[in-house]
Amino acid sequence: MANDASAVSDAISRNLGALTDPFTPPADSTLWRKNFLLGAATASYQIEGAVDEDGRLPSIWDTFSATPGKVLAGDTGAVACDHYHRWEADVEMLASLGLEGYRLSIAWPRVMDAAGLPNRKGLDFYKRLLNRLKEKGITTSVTVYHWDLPQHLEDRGGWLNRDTAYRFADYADLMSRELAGTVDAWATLNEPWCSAYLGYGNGHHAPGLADGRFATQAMHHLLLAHGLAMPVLRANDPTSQKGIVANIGRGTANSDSAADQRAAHLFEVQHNAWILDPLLKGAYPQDLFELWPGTEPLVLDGDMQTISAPLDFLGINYYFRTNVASDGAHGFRDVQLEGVERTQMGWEVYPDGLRDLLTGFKRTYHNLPPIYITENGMASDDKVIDGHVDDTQRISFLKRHLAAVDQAIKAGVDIRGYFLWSLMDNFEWAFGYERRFGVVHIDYSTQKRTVKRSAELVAKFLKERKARV
Ligand code: IFM
Repeated sequence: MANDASAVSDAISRNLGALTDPFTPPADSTLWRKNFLLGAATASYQIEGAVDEDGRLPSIWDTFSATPGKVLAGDTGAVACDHYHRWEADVEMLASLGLEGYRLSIAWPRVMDAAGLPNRKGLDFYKRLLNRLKEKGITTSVTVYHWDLPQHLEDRGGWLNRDTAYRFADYADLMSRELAGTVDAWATLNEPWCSAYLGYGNGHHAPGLADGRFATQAMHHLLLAHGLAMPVLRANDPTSQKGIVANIGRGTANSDSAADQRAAHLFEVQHNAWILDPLLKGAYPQDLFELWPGTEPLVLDGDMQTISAPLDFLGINYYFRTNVASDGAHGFRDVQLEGVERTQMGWEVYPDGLRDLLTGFKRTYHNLPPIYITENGMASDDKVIDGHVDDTQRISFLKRHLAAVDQAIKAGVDIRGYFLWSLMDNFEWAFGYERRFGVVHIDYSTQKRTVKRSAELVAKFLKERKARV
């Protein structure tokens, strides 16, 4: 594995010199500021593998992916990128690329047993990983929960059970006591929208339940879990930053008609305000329950105060926009635009959406905290040809989205950094391994890592930025 790592670093240095550059931001871009953090992100279930090693318990994604028909080609995270065994080479690779930050997540079922006691072997994995990242001078951003709920908690109702929020606070307590000092930023949850809506509302993700009332109740318990964990993280690790990560969606109207404009508004209520209003205004948007009548969650006294405690940062994940029209009743329907650029996921490439949402949030939320773009990137059907991956569309995608970030900063939004999704190709949930989001290619039959051209160009920019006086 050491050989693997040095081969990768050699290839990066060799290629750096020879590149012409379709990526580097223009001279007046704010991204040249040295304190704008540029890093990459991953998540535990998507890269680690080793699902039954060293006392790890099953998660809802082990169960879901083992259920026929749930994941494309029957793929599972059992091996993934084998990062659990190859983490040293992977950290070496991150460092060779000059990436300044690394966002990772902890697998809850790896570090805690069903009685809530620590699993030392699992914890030691993260301690070794985080210590090594710190030794390399890499800023660490840790997500406590990126969807791999222990199956034993799902068996007791999962996020439909209020008790799970309290179990989450216990888990956050253990993590922050054990890992304090090695984490620069803690994010409680990744994308509660996906956990609640895809997991409990339409069944596309684990645990695969499909009921609108479940989605809103699961969301409430997820946000409560976040709120309960925040003071715990603050008490155990006072010097780190604490926040949460939300995926946001841009909805645009298919026409100027009032009905279509309303549809686009409702789309954004459902994707953005459903999460951001409780966090930043302490209340659910009432329009949500116009869209989904009869789905108001059970909220106890004090919950909204717990949920809306101040954040040190807000993580934003952005991928695409959706063009919508009125469904003729009280909702919206997607209207696919013809002739627009799309990715391997079928998602439209729409960088302006990122800028428009960020500047819109600044107008809507007077207490908007500093922002990190915690995920942005695209899937493409990348192939290794003569040892290289020329991921031209991704290079252009990243350049355009970073330009949108620069525009939002110039419009007054406080954005402190950007993490590429993802460091490497990985298990893309219901789409398995076919969709490749990495800036590093993974050959799943050999686990060989090949740095794509996009990563080489990011590395080149970071090197130039570092060299500037
Ligand atoms: O792979 C996911 C990630 O886990 C969460 N955000 C979106 C990514 C791409 O779908």
